[in-house]
Order: sequence, then structure tokens, then C-alpha cells
Amino acid sequence: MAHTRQGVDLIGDVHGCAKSLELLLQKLGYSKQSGVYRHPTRKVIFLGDIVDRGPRIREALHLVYDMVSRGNAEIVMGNHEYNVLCYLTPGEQGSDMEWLRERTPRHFRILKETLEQLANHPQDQKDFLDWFMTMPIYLEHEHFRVVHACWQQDLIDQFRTLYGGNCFSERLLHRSAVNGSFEWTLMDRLLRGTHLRLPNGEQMISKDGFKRSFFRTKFWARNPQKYIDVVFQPDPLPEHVARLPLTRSNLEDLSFYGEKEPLLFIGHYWREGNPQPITSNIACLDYSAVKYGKLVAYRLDDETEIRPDKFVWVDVKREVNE
Ligand SMILES: [Mn+2]
Repeated sequence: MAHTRQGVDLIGDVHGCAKSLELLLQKLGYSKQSGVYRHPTRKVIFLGDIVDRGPRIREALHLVYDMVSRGNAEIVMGNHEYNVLCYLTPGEQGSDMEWLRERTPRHFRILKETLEQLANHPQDQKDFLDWFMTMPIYLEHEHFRVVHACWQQDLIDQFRTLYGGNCFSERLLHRSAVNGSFEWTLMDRLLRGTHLRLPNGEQMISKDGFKRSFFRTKFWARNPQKYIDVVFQPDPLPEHVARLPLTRSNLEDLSFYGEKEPLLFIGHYWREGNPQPITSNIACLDYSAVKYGKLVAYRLDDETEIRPDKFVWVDVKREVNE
């Protein structure tokens, strides 16, 4: 009997953990044929963030690119692919931007490993950047949706009207570099998610040592009242902030994805612990692989609710990746 829908294995943020990715693919029943991973009946959808931080970024890019170009996988762009493109693209003539992403020490630190590992492979760097430039920024299939960080329907509708598709482009790259433009809002929301500024000019130091004025927020909280109702990141809010009420302007900056919407798969959020559904229709598959967490997949078939028993993962071990 032919299946009406092909089974899909969604895979979270890889961040250069190519060996763990191979182990996960093997665990899912994929095998290498003519140098490319494939499965007799299924395909992979990557949730973006193949690059940065990890030990085998170039290998991970080759593996994923080969699968995508042979039709064995699809991918959506992550904020890290987007950052790399912006960091390496000069501003247009006459603009006041030297580069689309300012070359600060902080920005450099995030993509240092990617630049280093591609430095002696200029052809790879060119090919991969060309690929990033055409990646979908979201995918909408018959019974599920995929985006790196946050699905926001009005932005997606407007984007489709303006750009006639779901893919990134050079035009979108340049326009999204202008702070406050529609394109800036779109890329920020879809690839980085919703966030709120800490009140009263406060800052917090995250576990990875960055000073932050913003914190990441949920887009599935129904009628949230306080900061603690919406925070969604590994670092907890300071206690005195967590209990503060959300202001009207805070609420306007948030987004909401209801339980009646189609299944949605996201990466991005540095989850910890054992993979499980966020809600009955949302699964986050980023479990901090590159911080020796888990590289996580979800085996999607015909179900209409996220099932806890369909998460599959490998524990990322130090000896595997170094
Ligand atoms: Mn990520």
C-alpha cells in the first residue's frame, strides 16, 4: 500500500556536531549510499543552525547539503546561517553600513569557528553561502509547519504577498539589514523568536557569558500575566523581575500560536533535559547538542498531536566530537 504522506524526521540545531548527526541518522535508519545519507521511505527536515560553535561545521554542511540537493532532506534557515550571510556581505553603495552585520567582537565570537573551519576552503565557503541565500525561511506542509524560532502568520502572509514564495533572497538580505523595516521584523521574529527587554534597564549575564538586556519568550502562553509566564530560555529571570506584571506594551510585543493550529516544529531555544512536547501541537528539537546535550529528532507520521514517544536522540559525548 502506498503511503499518502511520506514519513518525515525533523532534526534540531546541529551546530557543527557532524559525528553526532551521523549517529542520529543511523539510529533513524538512514544509511550512506553513494556518499549521501538516505532512507528507503522517509526524509529529513532540518530546522536550521547547522553552523557555528561546533567542531565539524564544514562536514555537517556537506552532509546536509548533499542530502538536500539529492531530495533526501529539506531545511529551513536558522539565525546562525542568516548571521553568517549578514556578517560576510558588505552594505550596498551609499548605505552607511560597512557590513550588513556589524563586525563587533561579540558578533565575531559567535561565528568564529565557522570562519576558521571554512578558511582554507574558499570554494566551500562560496558554495555554502550561495546555498544559504536561497534557503526557505519556513516550510508549510499539508499537516505541519516548520520554522527555526517562531511562526507568526501575519508576517508570513505579508512576506508571501511581497516576495511570492517562502525563500530567502539577496533582496531580502539587504532590506532585512535595515533596522525597523518589515524585512527586519520578519527575519528577527521567524529566526530569533519573540523577546522582551528586561525592565528598568536591567541586564543579566547568561550562562555563556554574554550580557543580555533581552530575554526569550514563549509564543504559546494563553493570557500571560507576569514575566515568569512568558520566559523561555535556560537562564532564569532574576526573582524580582519574574514576578513583575507584563505591561500592555509587553503584550503587544508577544505573539500567540493556538492549540488548534497545525503541528509546528522549531529549534533555537537551547532546551535541556529529556525531549518532550511543549504543547499538544508544538515541539522544540534544540536540546543544546553543541553544549554536550542531545541532538534530537522527531519522527513524524500521520499523527495530529505531538507524541512524547516519537522523540529520538543521541547524547552528545565529548569524545565523539573532539
Ligand atoms: Mn541554534
